Amino acid sequence: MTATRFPAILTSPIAQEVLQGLCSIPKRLPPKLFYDAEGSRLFDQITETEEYYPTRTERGIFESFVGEMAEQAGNNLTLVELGAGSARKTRLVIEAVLRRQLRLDFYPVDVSPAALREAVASLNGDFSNLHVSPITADYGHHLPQLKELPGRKLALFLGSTIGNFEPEQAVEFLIRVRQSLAPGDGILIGFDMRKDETTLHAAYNDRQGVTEAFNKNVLARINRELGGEFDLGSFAHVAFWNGRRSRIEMHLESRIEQRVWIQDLRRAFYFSRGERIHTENSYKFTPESIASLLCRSGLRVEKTWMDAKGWFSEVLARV
Ligand code: SAH
Ligand code: AVI
Repeated sequence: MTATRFPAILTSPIAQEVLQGLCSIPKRLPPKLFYDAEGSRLFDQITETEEYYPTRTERGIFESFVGEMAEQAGNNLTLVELGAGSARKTRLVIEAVLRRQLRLDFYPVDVSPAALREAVASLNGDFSNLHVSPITADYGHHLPQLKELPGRKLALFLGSTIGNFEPEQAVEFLIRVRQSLAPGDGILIGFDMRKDETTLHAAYNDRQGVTEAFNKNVLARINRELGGEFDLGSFAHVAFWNGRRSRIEMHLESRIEQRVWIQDLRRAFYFSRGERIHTENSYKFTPESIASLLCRSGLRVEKTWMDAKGWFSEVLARV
């Protein structure tokens, strides 16, 4: 007989993860839950704030070096992007590849159908020789067999989304990506580098409050999808630099003692005053931590590109 850990009332795909996270001590919610349609919209808005430097810096690296990157990646490429979001920066990679080959297949993979719709809408029509095939999937659970796609693959994992994994999970994930690719395929990974605390802190505490809204969207999403009764005003956005672990941590902190009912889970969750839900880690890298991560993942570093300030690195690794 199969053991059932939770009652069979969990209908929404996010119900089990919310239940597990809010029953954990300390409470936590996985960052992928940020990305419903509203969360994907808010993420794109974060990338336009003055304080959030990673997107702008990575885009600058592409503007300077994308021709060289495409040449280094090889001929007759098929692009696959993990966690593509709205794929705004990817346009630069697509243009560079299409300067070297007559047509291109692009497979953006994302857990957010809304983000993929945005990616397809913004790319289709602009390139007659580009074929976009979006794949809605949670790459943590199901990684498409990339070696079965036609041509030599270049997998993209941009924006330092690799930093949202725990270091051990990042190794496991990259091993799975490597195993899903074929020998000779490439993977281009964006890494946000360690830098002064003021810059890091500001990037996750923008003055307009977009990151705060993004963080709180996970509670708003539980309200929308699971009949939750979170009062967003009674939680504070908390984001700080943890230098010892080389990461920005994001939390939601209960401003008061409270119980919050979630209808679809048929239960309430107790929060003491000041109690936090840990919603995200964003690890920041050094050249050494990147080299170690890729070596442990069985990937061979081929070339690294950086911006002038050394704030962000784009690494091409080979299977
Ligand atoms: N690559 C883009 C978007 C980064 S935001 C950029 O560089 O700007 C992170 C993206 O990863 C979001 O679109 C989110 O929906 C997606 N994502 C997060 N966790 C995921 C998972 N487990 N499976 C698939 N996509 C995921
Ligand atoms: C997607 N990911 C790399 C972003 C980051 O910086 O960790 C998500 C984000 N969280 C807050 N702001 C942006």
